[in-house]
Amino acid sequence: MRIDVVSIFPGYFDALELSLLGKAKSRGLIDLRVHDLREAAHDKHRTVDDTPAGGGAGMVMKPEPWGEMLDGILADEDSGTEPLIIFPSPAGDVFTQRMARELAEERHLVFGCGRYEGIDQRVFDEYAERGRVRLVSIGDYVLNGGEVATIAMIEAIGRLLPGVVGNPESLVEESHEEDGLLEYPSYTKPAEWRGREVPPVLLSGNHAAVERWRREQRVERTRRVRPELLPEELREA
Ligand code: 6GU
Repeated sequence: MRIDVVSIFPGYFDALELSLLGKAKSRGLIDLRVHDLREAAHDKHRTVDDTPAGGGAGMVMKPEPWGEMLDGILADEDSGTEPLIIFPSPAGDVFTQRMARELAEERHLVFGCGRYEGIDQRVFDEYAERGRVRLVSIGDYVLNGGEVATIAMIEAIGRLLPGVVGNPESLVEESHEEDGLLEYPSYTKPAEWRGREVPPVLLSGNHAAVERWRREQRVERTRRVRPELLPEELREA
């Protein structure tokens, strides 16, 4: 998958060199290209923002650097398919595991990270008219810009790409996958730590009993923490 990121803080994305995603990058599974928006700002101070039309607090990102940068990325399209442009925004559709799975099917994603009070609306309108654009939020809280949200999305999408996670089975048995239940609690050795024991059933060698216990734990935890995620047939009491 090719991923282009546009940001005024390209350094944020150094974090993607670490761990699994970094390995996926060096193995060529993810072709990540980070672009500094200021390189498309040509005045002496490389200005990317200006005061809001109509007045009010804060600053708005100017359309011209965005236009130049996104035109350049679209012109450089070598994947043979039309990219999907994602603008992280608290006003967007909420990012979920389902959306991560959908986006993992794309050949080319472009993330446009806004800062300040947002990007001039005409940028969204321009690229929505020319292609596919989505506004995506990572939850109901406010960040200062799209960078951290983009890193979260790239990690969630990247780990679903074939070959990125070593054991594909580990992708199935986790929260929000399979049946939408949260994960069961995990334990390892020693069997007792600071007086706390590993639940005996996990040491019983009885596979069916272990499976049953884990399922119960998942249902119980979901009921307690995220009741809205419980499938219809598991609701009540
Ligand atoms: Cl995608 N951007 C910003 N700035 N804040 C957010 C967000 C995105 N998702 C939740 N809060």
